[in-house]
This record gives sequence, C-alpha cells and structure tokens, in this order.
Amino acid sequence: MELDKTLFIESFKKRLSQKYAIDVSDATNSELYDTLCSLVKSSYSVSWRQTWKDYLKENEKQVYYFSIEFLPGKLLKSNLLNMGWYQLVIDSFKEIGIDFEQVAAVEPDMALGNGGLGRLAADFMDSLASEGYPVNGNGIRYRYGLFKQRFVNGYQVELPDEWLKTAAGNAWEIRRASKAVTVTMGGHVELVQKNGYLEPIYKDATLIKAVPYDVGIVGYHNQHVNTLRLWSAEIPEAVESCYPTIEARRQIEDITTVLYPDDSNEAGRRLRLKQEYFFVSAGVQSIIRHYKKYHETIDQISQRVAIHINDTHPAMCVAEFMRILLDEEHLSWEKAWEQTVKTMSYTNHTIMAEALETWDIPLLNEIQPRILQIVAEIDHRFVAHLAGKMDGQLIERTRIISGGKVHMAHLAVIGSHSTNGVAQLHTDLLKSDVLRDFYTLYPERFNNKTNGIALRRWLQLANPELAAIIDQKLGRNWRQNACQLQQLQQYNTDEQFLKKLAVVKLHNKQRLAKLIEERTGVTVDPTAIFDVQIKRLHAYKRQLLNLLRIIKLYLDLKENPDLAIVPRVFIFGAKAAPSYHYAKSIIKCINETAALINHDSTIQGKIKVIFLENYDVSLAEQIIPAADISEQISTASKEASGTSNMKLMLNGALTVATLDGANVEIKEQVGADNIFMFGLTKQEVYRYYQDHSYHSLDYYHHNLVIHRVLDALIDGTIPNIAAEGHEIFDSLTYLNDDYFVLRDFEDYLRIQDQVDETYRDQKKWQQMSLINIAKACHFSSDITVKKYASEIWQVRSVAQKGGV
Ligand code: 26Y
Repeated sequence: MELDKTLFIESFKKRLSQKYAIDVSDATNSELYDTLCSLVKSSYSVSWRQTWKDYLKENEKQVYYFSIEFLPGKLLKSNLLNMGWYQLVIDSFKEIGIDFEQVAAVEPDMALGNGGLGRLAADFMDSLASEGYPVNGNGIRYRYGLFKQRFVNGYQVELPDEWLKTAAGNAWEIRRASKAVTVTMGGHVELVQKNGYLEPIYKDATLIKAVPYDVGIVGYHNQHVNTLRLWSAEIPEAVESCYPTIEARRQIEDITTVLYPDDSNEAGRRLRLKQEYFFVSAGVQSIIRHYKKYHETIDQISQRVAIHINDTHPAMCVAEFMRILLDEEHLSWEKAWEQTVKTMSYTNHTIMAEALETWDIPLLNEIQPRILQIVAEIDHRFVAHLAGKMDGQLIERTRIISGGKVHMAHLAVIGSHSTNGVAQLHTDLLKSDVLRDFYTLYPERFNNKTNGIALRRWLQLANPELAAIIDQKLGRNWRQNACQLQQLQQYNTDEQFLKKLAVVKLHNKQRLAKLIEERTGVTVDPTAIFDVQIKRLHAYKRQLLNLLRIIKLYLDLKENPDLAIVPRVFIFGAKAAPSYHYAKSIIKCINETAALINHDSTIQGKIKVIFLENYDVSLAEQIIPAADISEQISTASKEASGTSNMKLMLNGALTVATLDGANVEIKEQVGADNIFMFGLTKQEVYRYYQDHSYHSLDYYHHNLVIHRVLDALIDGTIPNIAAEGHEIFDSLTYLNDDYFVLRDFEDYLRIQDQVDETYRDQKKWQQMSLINIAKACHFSSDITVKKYASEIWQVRSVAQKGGV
C-alpha cells in the first residue's frame, strides 16, 4: 500500500481502536507493537498471496531450504525497511507522541538457532526474498529458543527463553492447521507384497501431527514475500484418547519444545534425532503433496523442486524423499534415486569432528525403522556399485553405515548433487581432508560458496548514521546494489569524510558505553579502542588467547602504571553450551579477570573488560557498529567461515585475524595493509598434527611472559578461580594446548602492539576503516544467494527490483 503519514496515522489509530478499543494515549507499548505488526502483516499479505499465485502461474521451480535452526532476531524493523515504511513509521509515531524505539523493543528475539549457521539461514532468507527467488525455509517452531544467559558470581546460568509467552508472542506467524501433515515414528515395519509393490506396514508406530506456522519473509522494495515454514508437533485429534496422561502427551509435544544448545547426552540425542526426522518428514511430505496438486506425474520432480540440506541435521531428507517416491509413489529404486540426487544439495559448516553427526543404528531403528531400511539399501547399493572399481578401504571409509553407526555427512554427500563449504579455505579442507575420499569419487559435486551477510540488517538498520553519510556521498543506490559501496574508496583522502566516519563511530561507541553502564555498572571511555570478540564460546575460537593478553596487559600496568598504551575496552559476548564445562570455565575466568581489572584504580582505567550477558542478535546489532577492533582469532583451519568478521568490517572495525575461514578472503579484499594478520597458517597447524613437534609446556618453561601470565591463573592473582584457573592452566600446559594458544601468543602480542600504533594515527585508522567498509560489499548475502540459485539450485529470480 502506498502510504503517506496522514493515511498511516489514520489506519494505525483505526486498527488500534478495532483491536483494543483504545486511543494512542491509553495504549501500552505492547498494544502499540501488536497493532503495528498487524497493520504491517495485513499490508504484506497481499503481496504474499500474489507471490504464491505468480509461482503457480509460471510453474516456477521451488527451492526449500531445510535448516534445524533459523535465527532471525527481531523482524519488525527489517519488515518495515523492506516494505519501504521504516522512516514513515518513525515520523508518524513521532507526530502522535509514540517513541518508536520503545515500541520496537517489545518484540522478543526469534532465537531459534545457536549461532552462525542459524543466523546465516536468516540472512539468506532475507536476501532470497530481496533478490526475488522462489525459496522457502523449512524448520522447527521451538517453543523455547536458545537459553537466556545470566552471570551469577561470574558463572554462566541458563534460563529458558519463553519467547512465545511474552505479551508480544510471535506476531509474525500464521498457524495453518489446514496444511498439517502426519509424521510416523517408532514401532516396527514390515514389507508386504501388494499389487506388485512392496508396501510397508507400520505396527505400533506413533503418529504425530505436524502443524506448520508460516512466517512471511518480505523482500526489499520488490513486493515479493517468501515463506519460512516452521513445524510444531501436536497430538492428532483422531488418536487423542491414546494419550490420556500428561506424560504421554508430553512425549509428543516435547519434540518441538526446545532448541538444542548442544548434543552431549544420550537422552538428549534421542530427542534431537526425533526433531530431525520430524521436520524433515513434515517438510518433504508437504512439498510432495503441494507438487502433486499441480503435476500429474512425479518422475520429473527434480525439475521443479530443489531441497537444500543445511548441514547434516536435515540429511534424512535423502531417505525421506526416497521413502515417499518408493512407498507412496511406487517409483522404481533407480528412478527414485536419480530424482533424489538431482533434488538434493548439501552445505557443510564445520570440520570439527564432534559436530559431524553419526547415529547409532539401533537408535535410528527405534526412531524410524523404514528410514533405516532405506539408508541401509542406499549404503548397500553404494558399496555394490563401487566394488571392484575402487580401493576397498576407500569404500569402507565412505560408506554410510559402518562401525555400528550411520554417518550423516556421508548420506548427505552421496544423496545429493552438490556439496559446498562456506569459505574457500574451508572448501579446500573438505576436498583435501574431511571429505577427501568423496572428492575422489565425485569431484564435480564439490563447490565453494563463501558466506555472506544481509547489508540491510547489518548496515542500514544497525548503523543508520553510517548509512546516512554513505548516502551523502554515493546517493541511495548502494542500498539496492551492494557492490556500489566499493566506490567509497575514492574518498580515502577526503579528510572531511574521514572525520565524519570518526564521528559516527564515536556516537555508536557512546551509545554502547551507555548500555554497558546500564547493564554492568561499569563506566567505559568512548575514546578508548573498543576491542570486540562476539561469538559462541568454543576452545577453537580462542577467547582464551584474548584473555591471556588482557592478563599480560594488566600485569604490565601493575608493574608500570605509566605504561603508554592506548586505552582499550575489551568487550566479549558469548554463550557456552550448557554441558561444555571447559567453555564455562573460560567464562568464569574472563568474568573474574574483568572484576579485578575494572575495580583496580591503580591502572587508571587504561583497560576495562566487559562481558555482556546474553549475547544475541539484538545485542550484536548494538555492539557491532561501535567496534574498532574485530577479534577473529580462531586456530587456523578450525573456523569454517565466520560471519561476525564480515559484519564488523562492514561497520568499519579493523580485523585482528588468523588465516582462517573467510578471514583469508577479507584479507584478499582489503589487502594486507588494511588488516592485522598473525598466527600459524593452516599448513603449519597440520604439520604439527603430523610431526607432533608442538610441546606447549616448553613455552611455559622457556618464555618468561607466558610463564608469568599462566601463573596468574593459578597463584591467586585473579581471585575466585581456583578450580577454573587450574583447569585452564593444565589444558594449556600438561594437556598440550590443543588449539595452539601459547604457540600464537607472542605473534598476537606483536600484532596488538601494531594496532595501538596504528590507532595513534587517526587519519590512517579512518582510511583503513573506510577500505574495510567499502570492501565488505563482497560479502553481501545478496551476492552469495545468487550463486546458490544459479550454480546449485538452477532457479531464476522472478521479481523486479524496486526502488531504493
Ligand atoms: C550436531 C550439533 C552438535 C550441531 C549443532 C549446531 C552442530 C553444529 C551446529 C552449528 C554450527 C555452526 O553454527 N557453524 C558455523 O556456521 C557458520 C555459517 O556457515 C560459519 O560461519 C561458522 O564458521 C561455523 O562455525
């Protein structure tokens, strides 16, 4: 709807009165929020319906992006921005005395994901709609999202995220009971001959009603609205009486109750496998049902349907698709397999062994016996096909079922036509190491798709002041076409513009300083370097390397309070998986170090350490625009890509980085002079693995600085970490420091000195910052999804781009 302020205000007041029978002056922020959402939703609903109709009319190929996690954060602002309403709503609210920010703050974060993988899925959904691609998300509507993190005595405590119980609920979803499907789990299965087919007869199986909740994904200024379909588990009405007790009902409803923050215990694993099969089966069934409504035969379904498997969690798509084509559509195995492989594609997001999923055979048999049969048959045919043609050991290493386990990554690669990594270095590692044997078998299936980020959320919305000064130089076209940001480079010597950049950064830092003061009571100096490390807490991400340097600085300052350093505020945001003991110990150590440093007046506030609780998408949006330094310091080869590295550079932060994941490509873009690189290379790390020549204890014994810093963990210098300090000390010394923290420490100190030196030259700093902003456009997810669309899914864009 084309709107002006008067019309908007009129519609808003009318809707408020219809919904709540009140005037603006009597309304709570919650009521205002709900009313605004309802207005927004009814406006884009018209386009949403039309998008579907166009797809049908054109018989468009549809892509379904299966992901067990979607992490969109808040949707109000991004919907308003994409609809072209953002400024209008802010101005209109101002006119009628409503504080827009307070209303927007009512929205709970939609935190249906853990971190990078889930956030990537959300940025992709935004870009796919904005680029007009017919791509829909398929996931789980968890009743509880990722836990809320609190610190109690410096320890992480987890609280449930009751996002659906907040007054605002999920304003964006539409429950579509009429589109529910039944998912079958458990029991036994027998195959019987019937009309020339083998028909599976299920006995004692549990039937689960899968109800979809659809969320509209609004494209940027293009009237295009895709669907994110999230499934919820319910008890089917027909068998309601079979579940008389609360406990029995809970068994079913639990499937979609909570997002897994990890997969570390057996009972938990069983439920996770159920979650995986549940959303896979519901999604695949609904795709095929929809397809059949408009097509007479199914044997060419891959021409009109593509299914993307986001990490191995939905890898059962391969078997479920086969199940339906075989058992329900009666295709021959060969035909069904051909269509399955042509339909499926797979993204790998990790090389960490513990995240490569395997399931015990009895467990899969217990959850879905027919799926196990089909997986076993795929495995059998795979082995038979290669026997005699390939080395027997290679066949053993690549088969799906071995050692009593089902290897999900093997199923995903074998059952799809495309396997991609998420940064060049990561894809190379897949080819040379993790999936090497598969690369031998299917070299043509492997490709790289470096991750990307949505510039709309991470620049336009998160950093409106920066966006505004960019407009002054480039006009507004960059908002539609990210590549134009590159033109900013020409202002590299424009002192006025560089000063403006500095002012914007200062404003963002002042805002963050205020938030820090409100949340922690600690005052920080907005002119200090804001040094930011925000990501999940993991040993390989090496928050510990950062911490050891902070301890070193502190000890130096204690020894020499006049030490000339550039003041720094170290800012952390990180959740640890509840069962990840070591990561939680690191949190405790950072918190205790922070308490010690922040309250020690002898160091004159030269350094401060802030660990903000409950890092989530909304907090990221406040921290990132205020960052000067972006810490991307994982052990080389361990971080598949990283995406906070891209968000931070886009907002003008300079990166301190190892040659890992997408950092390598950031360096290629900005040039070695505009990034602070340090540390072991991937090759050096691998050499250590091979020759075992790394002995971290030697570093402790022979390097005085390291000795002193590590001792501080165990000698009481940092109070209240008796157990945690020893645990970390031991891991870095006697247990030989898996992630080469001590090996990289000196080089890290060197590069950080260079950061200080550079910061003293503010003009140079702003120039480097400008290059980073300009070059970040290469990491726009708009560009990434175009590559997925043309190179993997073979779908075209169907929407015209709108204005800016
Ligand atoms: C199986 C279970 C334990 C599991 C659950 C969640 C395993 C992995 C994950 C999530 C992984 C993840 O978020 N990976 C990150 O994906 C990002 C997007 O590609 C990358 O940028 C990042 O490097 C990678 O760690």
